[in-house]
Amino acid sequence: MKEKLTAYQYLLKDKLTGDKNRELIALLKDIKLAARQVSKELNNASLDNTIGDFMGNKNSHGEDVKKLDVIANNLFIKSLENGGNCAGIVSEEREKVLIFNNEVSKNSKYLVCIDPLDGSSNLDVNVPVGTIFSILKRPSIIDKTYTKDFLQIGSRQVAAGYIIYGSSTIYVITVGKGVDAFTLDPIVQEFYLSHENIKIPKKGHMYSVNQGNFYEFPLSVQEYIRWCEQKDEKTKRPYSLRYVGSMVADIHRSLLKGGLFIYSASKKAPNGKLRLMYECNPMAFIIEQAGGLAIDGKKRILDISPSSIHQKSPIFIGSSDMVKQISKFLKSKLFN
Ligand code: AHM
Ligand code: MG
Repeated sequence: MKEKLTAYQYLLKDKLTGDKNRELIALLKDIKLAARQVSKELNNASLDNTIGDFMGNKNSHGEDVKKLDVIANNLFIKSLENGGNCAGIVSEEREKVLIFNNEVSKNSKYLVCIDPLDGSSNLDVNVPVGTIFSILKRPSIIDKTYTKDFLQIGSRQVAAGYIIYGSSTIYVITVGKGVDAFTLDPIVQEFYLSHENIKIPKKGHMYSVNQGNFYEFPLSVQEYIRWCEQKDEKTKRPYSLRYVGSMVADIHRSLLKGGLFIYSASKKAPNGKLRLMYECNPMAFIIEQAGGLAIDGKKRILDISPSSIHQKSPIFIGSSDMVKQISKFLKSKLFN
């Protein structure tokens, strides 16, 4: 039987060799430690009475906060602060950046942007949710850390990943050398390499969109959706519509099976809903590293210069042929 490699062993052996990478490996481990605890919290939530809303609180976007959003946010903050391998974080659950002031963190090279529990509106009904994160290098480790230090274009990410809490808990990572995934063994509580060098299929036959917003979408997006629904043997249409409503679950399926995930601009949300720094950028980095594409409609997600930490962006992400196809609709003057 093949030897089982932990995430730590695999990264050290294949992806992040050499002493200069120790801090990044340690940071990925800090995330793993919190993810493991979040996984436990989610498994026990119905018994621990942690399902449901966190009363009287809204996050930085004015959205309702679940009890488990708060629990997950606290667990990641604690692990990242105690680990001392990043200088500060941006979290979906905090309006402002959080800078760690202990001596070890102050001298660390990295910054983390994180959505601690994405898709949390699905928690009440036991549908997969996830954690999404992006790791950036600090512009300088001598100066204090400022909000502007986080405002880097996505192509400068040094690592990104997500954890999907589904029928199993899987930690998907890129450090800019392909994409690998590690599955949590719940007995020994360790993540082992389960999917090496993942490649997203170039073609896909599934599209993923909140079709309830159809009439709110730009005409170009509406026309693309109509095109997906049409019968055509050559392109194997109609495509199947799959929408979990948890970005991590919808992207994970697209990554493994091929597909296109859409969160478009709409009349009611001109910049879409998803956040650039801790949802779109890390997912774009992962999907590109797996051979796919991610655009905001006009340009590559990873080329967007952010102007604020909670900025939103439309996103079209997935199999390269599908992103190229929707780009033709988005560019067409006929439908704009
Ligand atoms: P959240 O960060 O508040 O959980 O919102 C993000 C989630 C994504 O996981 C998902 O793709 C999207 O919201 C679904 O939104 P909608 O219900 O508008 O389709
Ligand atoms: Mg989110």
